[in-house]
Amino acid sequence: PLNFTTPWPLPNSRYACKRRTPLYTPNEELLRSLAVIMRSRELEGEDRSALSYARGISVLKAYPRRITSVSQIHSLPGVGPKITSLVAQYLDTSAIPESSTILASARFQALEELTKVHSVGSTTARALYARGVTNVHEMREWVAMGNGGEVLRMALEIHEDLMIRIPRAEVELIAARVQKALDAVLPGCMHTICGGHRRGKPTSGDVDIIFTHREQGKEQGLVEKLVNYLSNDGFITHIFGVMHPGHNPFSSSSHTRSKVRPAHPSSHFDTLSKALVVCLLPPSEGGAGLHRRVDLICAPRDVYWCAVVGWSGSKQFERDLRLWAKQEILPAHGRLGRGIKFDSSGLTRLRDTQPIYVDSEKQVFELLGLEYVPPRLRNA
Ligand code: TTP
Ligand code: MN
Ligand code: MN
Ligand code: MN
Repeated sequence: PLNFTTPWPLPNSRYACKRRTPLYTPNEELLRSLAVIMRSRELEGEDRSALSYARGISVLKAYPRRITSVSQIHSLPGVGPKITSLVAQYLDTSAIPESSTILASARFQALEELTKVHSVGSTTARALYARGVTNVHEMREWVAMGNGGEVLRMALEIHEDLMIRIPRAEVELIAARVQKALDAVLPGCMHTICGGHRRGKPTSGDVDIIFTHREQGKEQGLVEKLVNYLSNDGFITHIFGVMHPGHNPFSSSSHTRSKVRPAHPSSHFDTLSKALVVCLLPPSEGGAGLHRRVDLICAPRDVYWCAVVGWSGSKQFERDLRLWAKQEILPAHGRLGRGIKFDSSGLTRLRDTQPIYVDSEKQVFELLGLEYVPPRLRNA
């Protein structure tokens, strides 16, 4: 637990990557209330409004003391009049009326329940709701009538398991099992567990494993080999998707530039090869005997640390890393500089699209002109 009496800088940057955001904050209840409104905007497809809430909430997460007056926050970056007035309501009444209304609404409850099913995004959920599908039970009936695809059918089959969060110890056992498989299919590989686990969360919704081989290029075809191996030995029970979403400028034999727009952007926010799978670790091996979602992401050695940074999150931290790189990294890269493109598939100088190689996580921050932020302070 964090000691809130230690001095902590006020969140004075509009970029999450320039703030320090611990997992637990002194304003949890207020932030949960605000997050309900943000979630509702996401579910309704009001993306701009949702992003604006995400930004404001993220700044307040980095606020180091209990908020007792709006004078503490009204001039913080990203905190506009809307959020300020909601915080004022909260301070006056210990609640935010709009949040309570949303939480009580049948539509919000339905869209929340429907989007908890893997592969069901807010657009799908709204379309289902319009057809009278308001809960998972009705979704099953809808699928039984021949609707939906293979991924949805699989997701519903193991939905109850996937709703249960994964404790840290099991996350680590799952990663160890994957490393053992890597050692068997291609000696010389290493991995990092990323996502919420790396940010210190006590439980995770899935396991995000980034891996590479110590020799650049050797990682080619590795996703298939790994998935085949783990499927044959029964550890992988379901495969939601295996993708190679495109050209990687760092990879030695890359000639398959893909112009196809990703169908599921949340899993394709980079060009790395990956498999979205479901695994099961039996109790005899220390697991819970539950189906667990695992993301297996393969990065070439030269972009491994970019991939680790890009998959460690939080989502807002990643958003602002990309924005910061694009908008603020100008002078250091010359008169014609247009910044750097950062994502988990690498760093690219935009002026001449030259890739920039890195050899450590600290170097990613250094190249972006940022002070290093340890993963546990990236809970923006
Ligand atoms: P997730 O596994 O979706 O999220 P998470 O690990 O933070 O939380 P959970 O316990 O629920 O699994 O994504 C892994 C990381 O990938 C996330 O921390 C940040 C990055 N990411 C983005 O940058 N953009 C996105 O849209 C998503 C979905 C993830
Ligand atoms: Mn979903
Ligand atoms: Mn995750
Ligand atoms: Mn994931």
